[in-house]
Amino acid sequence: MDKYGVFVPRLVTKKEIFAPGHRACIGCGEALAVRLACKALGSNVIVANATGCMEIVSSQIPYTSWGVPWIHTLFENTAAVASGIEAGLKVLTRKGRRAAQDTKVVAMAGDGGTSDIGLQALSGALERRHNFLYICFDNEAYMNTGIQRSSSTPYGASTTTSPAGKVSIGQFSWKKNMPAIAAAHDIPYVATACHSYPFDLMEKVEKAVAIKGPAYLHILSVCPTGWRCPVELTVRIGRLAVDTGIFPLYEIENGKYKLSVDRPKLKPVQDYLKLQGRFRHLSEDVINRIQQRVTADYAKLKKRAEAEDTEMQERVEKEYAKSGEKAS
Ligand SMILES: Cc1ncc(C[n+]2csc(CCOP(=O)(O)OP(=O)(O)O)c2C)c(N)n1
Ligand code: SF4
Ligand SMILES: [Mg+2]
Repeated sequence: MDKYGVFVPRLVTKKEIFAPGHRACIGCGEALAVRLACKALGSNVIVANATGCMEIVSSQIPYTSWGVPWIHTLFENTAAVASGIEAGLKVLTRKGRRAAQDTKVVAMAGDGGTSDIGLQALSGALERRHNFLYICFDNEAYMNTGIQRSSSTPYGASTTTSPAGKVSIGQFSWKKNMPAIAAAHDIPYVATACHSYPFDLMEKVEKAVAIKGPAYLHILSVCPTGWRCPVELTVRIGRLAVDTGIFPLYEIENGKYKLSVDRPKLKPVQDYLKLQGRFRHLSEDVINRIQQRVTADYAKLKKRAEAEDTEMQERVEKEYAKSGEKAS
């Protein structure tokens, strides 16, 4: 990612697998994230897509935005459908009824479809080691049905089912750590991404889909409608999520943590929160609580990444020592 200082259209294919003309709201970060992911996936892919905003806006009969084979799934069975497709392709190839080719299988779902309703099927598919990529497009609530809270909604956010008021600060629980849950299955690749870092997102999709075995990608997707923010701030808010440490970008490759973006100094969480109506009601006390939590979580993540780096470095040094060479 470091090699790209600017977004240069020539570095990315102009081909749109997720075509324009869909009905996403203006400034929708989720639609942008799907578009970028599709550019990285290419044409030889089958997509299983859970109910949610991206399914609804892209597939209203007789129209479709999908330039690849695409199947609409339920919330609860997206990963199971993807597993079936992957297993089916394998069997057809084995029986000689289909030429061997590297068709990728990708499951896509929102945070509701992933961290709540589809979690059981996802866990099963990861545990069975299907060769597929699961992408969660996390806009931090059940947006399509009117901004209801999910387990991925951040602490303090006001939604229609966690409304802020005299007796409530809004969402009362902390955001569920889905990447950690996926990583607990000991799968080869887990990563986080955001549409505001487009090259990082596309590189991670390419890497994840090329890996043999299950891969999980968690993409923060700004939703101006549900987050109650100006539509022109989608990209800026995504960047601030990373710059404040609220949504760090990292990879867990074969158990090794690596930060993709590591700012020497994080911005205060207030810079991120103040741009969004869903956090407008938060008192200084609550903001301080969020700041403390973010600072602690980020330090923990950084420590993990550094520890793994050192461990790996030591392993490399040992290998070189054995062969009589010197590690650079
Ligand atoms: C089992 C089930 N419960 C509820 C619904 C209604 N429903 C359709 S879309 C949606 C919201 C989806 O939320 P999420 O997965 O986060 O995707 P988003 O719309 O936010 O992109 C809901 C609740 C449904 N289709 N199936
Ligand atoms: S509600 Fe949010 S995620 Fe859904 S289409 Fe609108 S902006 Fe996108
Ligand atoms: Mg959602």
